[in-house]
Amino acid sequence: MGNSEMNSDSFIKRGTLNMETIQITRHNGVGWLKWNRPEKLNALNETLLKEAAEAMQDLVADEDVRVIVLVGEGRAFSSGQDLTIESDADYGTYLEDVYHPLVRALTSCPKPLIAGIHGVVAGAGLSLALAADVRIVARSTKFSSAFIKIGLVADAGGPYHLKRLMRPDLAISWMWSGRTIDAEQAERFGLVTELVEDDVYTKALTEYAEALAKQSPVAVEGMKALFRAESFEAGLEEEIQWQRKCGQTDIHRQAMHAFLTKK
Ligand code: T3D
Repeated sequence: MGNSEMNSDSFIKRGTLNMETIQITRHNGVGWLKWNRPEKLNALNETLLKEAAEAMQDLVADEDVRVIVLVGEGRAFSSGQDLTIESDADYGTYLEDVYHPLVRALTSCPKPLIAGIHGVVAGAGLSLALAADVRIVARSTKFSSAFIKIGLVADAGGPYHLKRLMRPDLAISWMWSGRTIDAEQAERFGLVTELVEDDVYTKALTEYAEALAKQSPVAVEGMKALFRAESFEAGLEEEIQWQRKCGQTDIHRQAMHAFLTKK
């Protein structure tokens, strides 16, 4: 494990840590989790999936990290499952033991989770990106529903998120086809939060994440929790708790004071 600008206990508080297959950077309230196998277009192998699950735990626990961003090094977000996996492996067990801890960590993340997507996003890489709250996408990105092409069902939580984000008939039809679509089509499908030109993609992504990190962390986290309330009544119950907490924050009190004193 190599590292740079490293300074602390489990991972680091600031700066960049390079693990074998991922890179974690903390800067201006944003925790960047970068897949780092550019020579394989960030194909997902066991080491990467395990390191990423561990990194997610650490970033969620770190009070200085207010927003988490998933990105890929090199020319792709991710080309999906590393296809050099042994073909006699039990895929069910592999999913359960290797994918699901990360998929759960992403989907249950209480902090805002952003996927910054460029180049190619395929198969299980797409499933991971769909677990994010928002997707900032470079215009030249290709979205591949590759699973069916190799005779597999869509997995890693993908079908659950697709059904939530787009019309279920369009989603299953796309998954059955194995088609690769461009970013404009993905936007029409509802998979893109912001579509940005390639030359401003990194800047736009950084600005989006850092602006979000400056908002009240209690309000941001509460908003995410309320959008996930399991029912209308549960949402009403939860908003009582969250608004009580928000009302007690300095950021809220200062904003009220500024309004009332016309500062
Ligand atoms: O256990 C489970 O159940 C989980 C299952 C999950 C299933 C899935 O994720 S299905 C999706 C699997 N992914 C794919 O089918 C995509 C495979 N890759 C491609 O079709 C192409 O690489 C791309 C269209 C994405 C890009 O093409 P291109 O021409 O721009 O690049 P390339 O030359 O094909 O790839 C560059 C290198 O990355 C190359 O390695 P090399 O020859 O230079 O040593 C290529 O083999 C490698 N690579 C790309 N994708 C993968 C990969 N290596 C392993 N696994 C990959 N998925």
